[in-house]
Amino acid sequence: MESRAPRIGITCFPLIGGSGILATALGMELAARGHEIHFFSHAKPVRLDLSLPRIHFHQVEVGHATVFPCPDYTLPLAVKMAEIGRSKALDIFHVHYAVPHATAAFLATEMIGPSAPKVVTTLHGTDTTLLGPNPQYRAAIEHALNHSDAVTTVSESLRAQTEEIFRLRDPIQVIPNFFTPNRSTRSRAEMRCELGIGEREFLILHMSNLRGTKRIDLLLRIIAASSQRERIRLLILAGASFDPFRALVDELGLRDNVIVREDAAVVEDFLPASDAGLYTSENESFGLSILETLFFAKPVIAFRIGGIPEVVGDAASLHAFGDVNGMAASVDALIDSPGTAKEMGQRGRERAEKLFTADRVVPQYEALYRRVISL
Ligand code: GMT
Repeated sequence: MESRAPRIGITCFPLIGGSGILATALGMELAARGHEIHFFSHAKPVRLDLSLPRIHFHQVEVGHATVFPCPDYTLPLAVKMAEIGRSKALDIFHVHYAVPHATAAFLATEMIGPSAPKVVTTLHGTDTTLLGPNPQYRAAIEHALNHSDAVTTVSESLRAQTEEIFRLRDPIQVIPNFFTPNRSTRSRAEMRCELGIGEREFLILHMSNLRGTKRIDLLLRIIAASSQRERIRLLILAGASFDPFRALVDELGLRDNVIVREDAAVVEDFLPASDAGLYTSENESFGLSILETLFFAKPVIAFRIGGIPEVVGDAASLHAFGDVNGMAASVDALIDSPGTAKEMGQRGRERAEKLFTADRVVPQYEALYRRVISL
C-alpha cells in the first residue's frame, strides 16, 4: 500500500443541503490531513473555501447547448471525473448520492479502465426514501450501489431502510455526519439586536431547505399552539424561498412571530442568538441542522423519526410524528424553565462533542479509503 495520503475526488450537490455541506466539510478536513481533494459539481459548493491548500474544484457544465432536447448532467460529470481521475491519478471517487453521482462514477471508471479510482458512495437519504421506491430510478440506484467498492450511510436507520429496499451485494457501513463549528462573527447580543429580539422573547431556530419533508406547516402550527406564543419569535434559516408558506403564516396570525432569512450560509452567527431548535421533518436520515444546534448547546425539540434519535440520544425532547400539541407543550416547558433548557442544551453539546466531531468521524472515512484501495 502506498504511504502517501490517498487522492480523493468528491462529487456532491453544491447548494444548501446537508449532503453538500457534509461533503464539503469532509473534503476540507481531508485536505487539512494531507490529502489532495478534487471537488466535482455544477457550481462551487457554498461552504467550500478554495483558498485552502490541496483543495481543487472542477466545475461541470450542464449540457444545455447540446443536440438533445433535455439538459444532461450525468454524462458531462462522468467525462469530467474520468478526465481528472486519470490526469491526477486519483485513488478514490467519493460520491455523495447514488444518482446521478455514483452512476457517473461508474461510467468514469469504465472510461478510465484498470487504473481507475475505487468508488465510495455515501447515501444521505433521498436515494433510499424518495427515489428508491420509484421504478424510474430503482434499478439505476441498485446498479450504482452494487458497482461501488463501498457504500456508507449516515445513520443506522438509513442503513436498515436501504438494505430493505435494495438487493445489495455487500453490507453497508454506517459513518455518521460530523460538524466543526466556525467562530461566530456576531455575539448573541449583537445578533438579537440585529434581529429585533426583545430581552424576554424566546428565539426558536429552524434551519432547513424547506422541502416538503421538513413539514413547515407543522412547524408553524406548533408555534401557533404554544400558550406562550406572544413571547416566541421563530427564526427560519431557509435554503429556499419561503413564499409558499406566507399564506399559512397569515392564517395562523404569526406574522409578528416569524423571521425568515433566505441567504444565511453562516449558521454560526445565528445559533448563539437562539434559545432552542425546533425540527419537524417527517423523514430525516440524520439531521445535520440538529447536530449544528446541539454543538451550540441549544435544546432541541423534534419528531422521533429516521436517524434523529441516533443523533440526539436522550439529549433532546422527542415526540411521536405529528404530535403538534406535545411539541408545543415542550416549547412552553423550555420557556418556563430556563434551567431545564440549559441542562438539556449542555447534554446535547456533550453528546455532539463525544460522537460527532471531525476527529472522530474523518478517520473512519480514511480507514475505509485505505481498505478499498487495498481490495
Ligand atoms: O433534506 C435535506 O436537508 C437535504 C439532504 C441532502 O441530501 O442534502 O439531507 C440529507 O442529508 C443530510 C446529510 O447527511 C442529512 O442530515 C439529512 O437528514 C438528509 N435529509 C433527509 O433524509 C430528508
